Amino acid sequence: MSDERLKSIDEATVEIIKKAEEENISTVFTRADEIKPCPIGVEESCCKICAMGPCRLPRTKKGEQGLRRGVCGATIDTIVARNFARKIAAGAASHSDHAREVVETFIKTARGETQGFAIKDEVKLIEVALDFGIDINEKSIKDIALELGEKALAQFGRQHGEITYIKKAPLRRQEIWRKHDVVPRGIDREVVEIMHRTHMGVDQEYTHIIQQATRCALADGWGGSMISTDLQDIMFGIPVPTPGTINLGVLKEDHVNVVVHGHEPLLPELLVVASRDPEIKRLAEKMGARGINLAGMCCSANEILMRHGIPCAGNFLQQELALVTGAVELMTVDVQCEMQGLQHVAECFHTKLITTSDRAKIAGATHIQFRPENGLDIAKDILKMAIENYPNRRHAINIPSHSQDTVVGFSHETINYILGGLFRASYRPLNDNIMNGRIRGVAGVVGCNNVRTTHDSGHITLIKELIKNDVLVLTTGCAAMACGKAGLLTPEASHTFAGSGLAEVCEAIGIPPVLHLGSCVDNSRILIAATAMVKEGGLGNDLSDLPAAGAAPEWMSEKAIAIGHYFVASGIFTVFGTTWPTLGSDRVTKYLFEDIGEIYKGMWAYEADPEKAAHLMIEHIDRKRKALGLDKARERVLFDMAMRRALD
Ligand code: NFS
Repeated sequence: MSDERLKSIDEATVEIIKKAEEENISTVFTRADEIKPCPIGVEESCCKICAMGPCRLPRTKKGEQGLRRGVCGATIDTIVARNFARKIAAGAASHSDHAREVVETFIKTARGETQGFAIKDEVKLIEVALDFGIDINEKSIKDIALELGEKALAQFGRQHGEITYIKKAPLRRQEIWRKHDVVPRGIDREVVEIMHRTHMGVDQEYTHIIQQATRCALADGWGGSMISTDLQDIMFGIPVPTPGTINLGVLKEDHVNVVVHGHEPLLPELLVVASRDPEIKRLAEKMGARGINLAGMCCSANEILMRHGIPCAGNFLQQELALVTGAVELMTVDVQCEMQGLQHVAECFHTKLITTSDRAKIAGATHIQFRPENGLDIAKDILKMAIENYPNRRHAINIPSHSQDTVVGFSHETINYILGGLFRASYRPLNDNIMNGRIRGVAGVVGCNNVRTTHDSGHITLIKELIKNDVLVLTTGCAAMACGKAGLLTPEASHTFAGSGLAEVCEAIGIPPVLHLGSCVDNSRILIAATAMVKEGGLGNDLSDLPAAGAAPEWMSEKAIAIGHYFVASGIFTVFGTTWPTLGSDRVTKYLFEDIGEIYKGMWAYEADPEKAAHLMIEHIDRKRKALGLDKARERVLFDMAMRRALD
């Protein structure tokens, strides 16, 4: 048997991997042992965009870069850049198509055509409407929402000009984007243009291909993703600090377990409502269960965890393992990060796998189309189906005992409020503590799990190193869930894991040293938080001036590349782990790691060792501190009570 301890640092995961192996159930962990990455594909030295190939261009001798060409004459630089750009197109398309679904539901809700949804946060509605230039005077909430919905929807199909949210960035940043001609015109247009330019025989100059990739990535971060976050907040509420529990141990043997997996928080929100319906509870009891236990998986989990405290069963590499416990009656999936292997595992048990989006079916799974028009009825039907499946359990139940308490839900608005208070909400205390050196800088650590590296290990090693060195961490996605399981999302973690400066500030305010900002589309919250720091003053005029860095130590999806690239194009130094998808071309790699820094003041780096990656980030943060003249400010100050109160 392979060594499960090399597969994950998480005890619950290790326990269930063992169970799957003993029972001969194929999971991502066993399949990864059977299939090794293709050595040519891993460095993207392969072109299959026309039928004269596929052309495989492995490295021969050093220095032969320029000689490596496909049948059509495309250089290795063109091929690698095209592959990189296509990843960004796919990533941006995924976030943005999620956003489109949210906007369409938002419009139907404003028209009163949905069941179970509402315009919940009117204050945020007004704020976002003003961002979109809507005249709100003497208009009803319904009319404002309708106008906002239509304007948001128009962002996707715009052909000219600039997408609206670009104006939310610091002015200096907007100037850089305009100067280098990368301001997105419309979200869909930028995705389509990448697909066109990377078709056989079109754009064949790697820097020019990367320029369009940059425009497309910005359309994701400052477009699709930001629209998702904002409209979700208006419909479901802005997240506020919420206690929660995380890991496979949240499943309950004596309850009907329903796991909601995927990304769009539409059906999940209604499953939360339906699961609290007394009639549903009664039905569950009638079947011999003590009730319904709803749990989240992946980014859907982040959404309902931070808005409702619904327990989270785990992150990306734990999706199949949740079913291997034998305790899951039903799992719903909508879009993105859902392994087809789920259906195979479901068939080994009594579990029903339900696809719910018209864009994603899985062979063998049951499809129940989610429609917002009768969303609550659909949610109830799904729960009833789970309840009816409860007596069909036919295997021994093995739920690991591990689960961990967390505090989640730190939106930009919440950070503002917690730091400054209701009447003087501001980032001033954060900026001041960065300027006086108690906090060295800020890092965004985000992204997936990747089975090619020890599950959760990259996230936790890197983040512990950062907070030990007084770097405040903002996290989302699977990285955030890894932090939750490792106990980093509790206020007490600052005492145990943070350096003395960061710990002083966290303890004074009562926050964890790692702040959970939500799902992957909520990386837009990190952009807005960083922008608020610039606007607060004292830390330069642009995002690239901030003592800040980004990382995705366990990335695997194309979405992660889109996210990383909009961080870079926003001026943030960004380090990825696991593997790097342009290693086939030294020129493209140098362009992304160095030259692009001259243009956007942010650049990529690749470092598979998470501890070394943390130090690359810290060195960058220290360089930025020096440029701001803050390098001498990091003397230690012991906080007395008066100083703590002043911080409050
Ligand atoms: Ni984002 Fe990766 Fe997926 Fe969420 Fe997790 S794998 S890029 S974190 S669940 S989207």
